[in-house]
Amino acid sequence: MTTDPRLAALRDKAFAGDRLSFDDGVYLDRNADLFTLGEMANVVRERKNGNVTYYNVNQHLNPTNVCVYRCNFCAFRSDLKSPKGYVMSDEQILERARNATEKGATELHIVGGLHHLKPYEWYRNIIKIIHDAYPDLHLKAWTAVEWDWFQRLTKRPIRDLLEDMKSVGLGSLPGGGAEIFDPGVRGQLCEHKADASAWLEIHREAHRAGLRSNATMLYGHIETAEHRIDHLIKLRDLQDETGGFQTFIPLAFHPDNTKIANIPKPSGLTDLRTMALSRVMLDNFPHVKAYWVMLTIKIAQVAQSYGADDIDGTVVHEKIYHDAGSDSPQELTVAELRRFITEAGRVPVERDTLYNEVIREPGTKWRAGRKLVMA
Ligand code: V47
Ligand code: SF4
Repeated sequence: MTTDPRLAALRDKAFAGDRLSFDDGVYLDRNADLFTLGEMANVVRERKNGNVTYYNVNQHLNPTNVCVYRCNFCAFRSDLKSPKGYVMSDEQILERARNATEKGATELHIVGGLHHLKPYEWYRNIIKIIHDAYPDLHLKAWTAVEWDWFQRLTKRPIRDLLEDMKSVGLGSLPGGGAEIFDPGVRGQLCEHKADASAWLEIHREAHRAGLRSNATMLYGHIETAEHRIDHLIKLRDLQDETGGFQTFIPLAFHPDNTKIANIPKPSGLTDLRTMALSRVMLDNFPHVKAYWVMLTIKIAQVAQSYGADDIDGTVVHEKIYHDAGSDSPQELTVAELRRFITEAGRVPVERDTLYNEVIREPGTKWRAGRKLVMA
C-alpha cells in the first residue's frame, strides 16, 4: 500500500479507467514503486484481456542483414562488403516458408536491413513468392524504416506502396524501427533513418489502407522518463485517431556487439516497470506483449502480472537479439509456451496475427476461429 498521496491518486485514476497525462506518466516513471505500478497495470490488463495470455506459432525471416544505416544499438547489420553480410536467395526464402508451414506456423515475421543495391521490387518479390506458394501464412512485413526506404527508392507515395504490397500478399506491419521518437535521442542513436513523423505517418497510412500494425519502444539506453512518456503518448494519440494498432512491444536494449556496448543491459526491474508503465499509459491499445526472446522466459512469465497479455510465439530463426547477446533459446515449443503461461496462473490461447483464435483439429490444417474481442 503506497503512502504517497499523489501516487495513490494516480492509482485510483487508473483503476477508474481515467486517462493518465504526460505529467502523470513522468511522475509514475520516476516515483512509483514496482508493486503499485504492477497493481495498476494488472487491473488494466485484466479489464481488457481477462485471465488470458495469447501466444502464436510463428517464425522470423531476415532476408538480408546488409544495411545502409548504422544505428548505434544494432548488432545485426552488416556493411555491404563485410564477410558477415548475407542476402538470401529466393530458394532459401521459400525453403524457410515451407519449413514454417510444415511446423504449423500461422505467421512469418519478415524484417531486415536496407540493402544498398536491392530495388523495391526485390522486397516486393519476397512477399509475392511466399504468398503465392503459401497463401495461408500471414506475412507481417517490413518496419516503418523499411517502408520509408521504399519511398526514398521509388519516390512513390506510401499509400501506393502499401496497396501494392498488399495486392501481392502483405498481411500487416510489425512495430519495429520506432526506437525513441525524441529527435535528440534519435540523432544520437540512428541519425538519418525515418524520424518520428515518418514512422507515425506510415502507420497512419497503413491503418487507413485497412492494415493492422504493432508498435514498439526501445528502452534502457540514453533515454529519460520524459522521452519514454512522450513516445507512449504519441502512439496513444495515433491510436485515438485510427484504432489500427494491435499490440505494443517494449524492447529492452541489448548492448553486446553494438557501438554502445558500454551501456549496461536494463535490469529485470526496469523491464517490469517499463512493461507496467506502457500498459497503464496505452489505455487504447488492446494488447501489450512480453517478447520472451528479448526479456528472457523468466521475466516474460512474471511480466504477465505486470501488464502483458501476450508473449509472442514459438519464434524460430531470430537474429536481431541473438546477435546482440540474447541467451534465450532459438525456439520454444507450443507445449513449453503453454506451460510458461499456465505456471503464471493465466490461460493460454493460441491466436493468429490478427487476434482470431486458432483452431487445430487432428488431421486438418489450422483454421481461424472467433475474433478475440477485447475492451
Ligand atoms: O526495429 C535492434 C530493435 C527491432 C536492438 O511487431 C534492438 O510483433 C534492443 O520490432 N537491442 C526489431 N533492440 C524487433 C521488433 C519486433 C520484435 C518482436 C515482435 C514485433 C512485432 C516486433 O528491434 C528493431 C529495433 O527497434 N533492436 N537492435 C538491440 N541491440
Ligand atoms: Fe539497419 Fe535496422 Fe540495424 Fe538500423 S536497426 S542498422 S535500420 S538493420
